[in-house]
Amino acid sequence: MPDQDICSYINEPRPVARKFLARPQHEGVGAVVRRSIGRFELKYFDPFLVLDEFSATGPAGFPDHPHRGFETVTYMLQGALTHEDFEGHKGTIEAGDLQWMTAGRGIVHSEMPATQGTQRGLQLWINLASKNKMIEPRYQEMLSKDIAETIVDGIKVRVIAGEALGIKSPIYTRTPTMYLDFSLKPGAHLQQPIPKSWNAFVYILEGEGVFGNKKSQPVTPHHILLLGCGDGLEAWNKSSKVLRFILVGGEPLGEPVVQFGPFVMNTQEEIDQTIDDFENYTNGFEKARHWRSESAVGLDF
Ligand code: FJE
Ligand code: FE
Repeated sequence: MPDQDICSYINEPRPVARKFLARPQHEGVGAVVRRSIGRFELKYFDPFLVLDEFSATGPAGFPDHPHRGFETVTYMLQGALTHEDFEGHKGTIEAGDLQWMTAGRGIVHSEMPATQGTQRGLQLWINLASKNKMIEPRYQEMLSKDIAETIVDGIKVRVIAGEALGIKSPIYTRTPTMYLDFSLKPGAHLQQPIPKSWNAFVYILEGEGVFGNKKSQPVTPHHILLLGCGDGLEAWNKSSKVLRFILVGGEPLGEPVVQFGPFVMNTQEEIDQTIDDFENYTNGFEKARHWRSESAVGLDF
């Protein structure tokens, strides 16, 4: 058996170690999130801080707020979201589009619905290593049409980060990460390698699937599955409908985490400094002093 990364054999399929249903809760202004990672029972799944399946209808969204010390990855499922930040970076992402934002030392931005109707998507927060927490903010944006996609044996994959079924994403991940959006036709069987030392999870979006062990009970949407030890994922669609899920994996940082809302650092001193920087518009928050998003003008919050 070839001993290389592109090897698609799995010797030890990862079992499902834990399973949670993400229930809806209110977040932002009038928005609803199903939070799987970041909730009380699952505060951190190194390097992942938060996974929210969000939904915003009507005048709802996430008005002006800061971030420091991690990355946010927003992947739209339905509708569109307009993003605006304090540097004048502005754009709209629609269903299938991706925004990979490295907040680094600081971003203040708003994330608001761009259209009538319901906007739905996933937002993942990926922690940064201590040496990267204060880097310059950076965006990587990809329109749906530019996301690498292939179909093999009834399995469609959209490669948001990393590689699968022979195709690769151009996204640069500061914390080594894979992010794959799979759709399996009825009867399809997937074997996807995952580096052994990485933490990895599955989040089900549509249909029902069997994961880890062919004899296990099918899992339905809004569940997160934390995968145990092994070198890959095995999944089966034994139902009569399409199964859609994301598979996300990342190299654990193994560093202390101190979080205060949207600020994630390694020590309490660094958090105190961050609050100070935000309040005094210093060390990366300079441009927050005179900035308000267009979507916020005229709003009271
Ligand atoms: C945030 C409360 C928030 N999940 N999913 C507190 F709502 C937010 C926040 C989001 C968010 C934004 C989108 Cl577009 C999607 C989200 C939380 O903006 F950052 C803090 N600290
Ligand atoms: Fe944000």
